[in-house]
Amino acid sequence: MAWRCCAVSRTSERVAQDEHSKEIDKRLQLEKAKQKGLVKVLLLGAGESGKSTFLKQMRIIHGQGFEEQEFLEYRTIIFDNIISSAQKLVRARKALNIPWNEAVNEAHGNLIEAAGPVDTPEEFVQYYAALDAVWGDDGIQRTYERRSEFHLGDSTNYFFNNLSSIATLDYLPCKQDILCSRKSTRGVQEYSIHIKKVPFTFVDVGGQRAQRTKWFQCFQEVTSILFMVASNGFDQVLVEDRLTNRLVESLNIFHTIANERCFASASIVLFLNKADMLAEKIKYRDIRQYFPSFPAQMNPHNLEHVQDYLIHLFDSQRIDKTKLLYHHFTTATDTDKIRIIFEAVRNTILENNLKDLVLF
Ligand SMILES: Nc1nc2c(ncn2[C@@H]2O[C@H](COP(=O)(O)OP(=O)(O)O)[C@@H](O)[C@H]2O)c(=O)[nH]1
Ligand SMILES: [Mg+2]
Repeated sequence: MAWRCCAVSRTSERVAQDEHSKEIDKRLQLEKAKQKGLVKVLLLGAGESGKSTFLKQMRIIHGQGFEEQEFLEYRTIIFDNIISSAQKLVRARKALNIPWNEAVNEAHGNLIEAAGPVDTPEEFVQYYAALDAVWGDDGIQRTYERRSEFHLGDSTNYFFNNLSSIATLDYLPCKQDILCSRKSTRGVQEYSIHIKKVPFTFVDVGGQRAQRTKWFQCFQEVTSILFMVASNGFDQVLVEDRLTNRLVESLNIFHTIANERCFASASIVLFLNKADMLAEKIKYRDIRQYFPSFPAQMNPHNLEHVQDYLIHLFDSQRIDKTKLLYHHFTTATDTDKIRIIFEAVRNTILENNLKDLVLF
């Protein structure tokens, strides 16, 4: 037995040595990468998939968070998000011929429909009673249940549930409010931070059709692409044309990106985002109505089955499958979950791309 023990210990010694030298190599490469430049991470995906929310998380988790001025700017965005969601609900109720439950809410609805821009808490509190009453009306709740038939922000429920604390004179948004707020990105926004001593630059772009022409200018020297998908979009259409299915649009964009030659050396990480909303949606919605190719042996009301199917749809867009397609199921508004997932993504990015980085 002695020789075996010896062989084992020698092998484990060698493994330890290998590990050690790998570790040194890695550190040297990291050092070089730092000197050479940046780890450039491109956030791509259709509008409202969660790109900017992910970037906010990077600021919260690895950066300095938000400045005082930004809290004030987000406050205005949140007021606008709430008023505009209420206006959309009021208009959709009318279009869908759903009656008010309480006749008095007709007047509240008219007040909201006529609202102009709201900047200050003093202005916003004046709408509180109307907003609260309208949201509480059964007619609006029935309209809300049919929200996939018109455009409504995904944070509507969150903001109306927190309305009483938002409609106060000293309201300042908390981080969660900021994460749930929505302002469509125009142009290209870059955010650079050091994460565990490695310089990362995240590039966030507008996702809607008109904004996508600007994507190509960011395609140089990309280390990794985080492709965001609103996984709950299978029963919704685009804001841009009110015709194209959101998931189909997302698959088409992915097709272009995944087969783009200038990304041959970049790792692609697929984020099937809005997992929280997908979990809710599949309880009452059957994906087979929109995607008949959903396999017969799978259950359309089982989250894992639906997610596996979505991964399959995206993976089948790739022509060359030699490169691995990494994927994660995410909820971009959940800081704790994003912290854990980004740790894994960071390792993937660094391990896969260090060689390319030092070869620039
Ligand atoms: N519930 C939920 N909302 C999300 C999630 N990701 C993003 N959102 C919300 O969806 C909206 C659009 O997100 P945004 O990051 O602006 O999308 P972008 O157009 O891709 O930049 C915002 O109101 C976000 O708060 C998620 O995973 N779950
Ligand atoms: Mg954005």
